[in-house]
Amino acid sequence: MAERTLIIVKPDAVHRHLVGEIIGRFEKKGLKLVAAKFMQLTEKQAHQVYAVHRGKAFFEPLVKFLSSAPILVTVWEGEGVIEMSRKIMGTTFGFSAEPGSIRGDFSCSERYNLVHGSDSPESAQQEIEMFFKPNEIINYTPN
Ligand code: IDP
Ligand code: MG
Repeated sequence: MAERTLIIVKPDAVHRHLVGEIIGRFEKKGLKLVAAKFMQLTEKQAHQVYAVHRGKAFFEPLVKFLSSAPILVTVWEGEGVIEMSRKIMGTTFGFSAEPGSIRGDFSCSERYNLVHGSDSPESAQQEIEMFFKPNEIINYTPN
């Protein structure tokens, strides 16, 4: 199966009307969109998404933030999609992310950095399973 990644457009991006801009970056790169859901998480679901960060000082405010407003959850597919997506997003903190990346162009913040992306094939698989049933991921061949 081709590599997949989970990309979440976070609440700050929805508030700032940057959803299209952010999804457009992945689309224009040529990555293949295979699933999408617009939804608002409960705090419990947000805990699950960020479980690897449990215990860190930024964990509770992060979970409150992620569950504070709607998000757009998407899955993208293709060889090398995890690493490419991380480059498109930029490094974690907006203030030091590279210009040209989503975070580098639109965020100055540590927490409010607009986008989540899986960081390994293992986390991608877990994260995708949290949000999508197998039949919600669409199999198609782009022209
Ligand atoms: P990533 O999103 O680049 O993978 P992670 O280290 O996995 O970064 O952190 C998850 C999210 O937690 C970040 O995207 C950011 O929103 C938030 N975060 C990470 N480190 C800090 C921090 O030191 N202060 C506040 N928020 C943070
Ligand atoms: Mg991460």
